[in-house]
Amino acid sequence: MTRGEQRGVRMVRFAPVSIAALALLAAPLPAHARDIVVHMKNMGKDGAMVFEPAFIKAKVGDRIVFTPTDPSHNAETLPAMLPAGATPMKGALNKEVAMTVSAPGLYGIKCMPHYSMGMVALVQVGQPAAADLVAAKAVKLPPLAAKRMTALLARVR
Ligand SMILES: [Cu+2]
Repeated sequence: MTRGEQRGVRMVRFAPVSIAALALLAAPLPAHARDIVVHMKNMGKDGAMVFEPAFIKAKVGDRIVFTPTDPSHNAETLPAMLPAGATPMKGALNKEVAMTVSAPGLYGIKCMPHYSMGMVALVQVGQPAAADLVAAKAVKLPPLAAKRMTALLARVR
């Protein structure tokens, strides 16, 4: 925000909506990128073999940490659902793996052993372009993975 924009907000400070807007603008910005922990579980609130949370909204620079809460899982990026310029990630079975997101867009994640059982996650970084969302929705996945991914893509805002 420029000084000119700040002054503009202050000039209309008596309007209730602008006071709310000013409060939002005054909220402290995070000083550091965040670590976001995603559990890999045999059973979660969305059923069997899940990433929890399965929809992750992150900012460039955040670190997504996939942790093997239950055994026999891994996390890896879906090559067909990876933003341009992003580095593919492949975690080993039963090992924690961290992915620092360096490019905005949509990152599809799968657990290799349970991909056909629908064990997928979606990481939204920043604001994806409308075309990126269309492209992600067109990616072909196994039926159960497609069902969950469709629900995850519907959460992109
Ligand atoms: Cu798994």
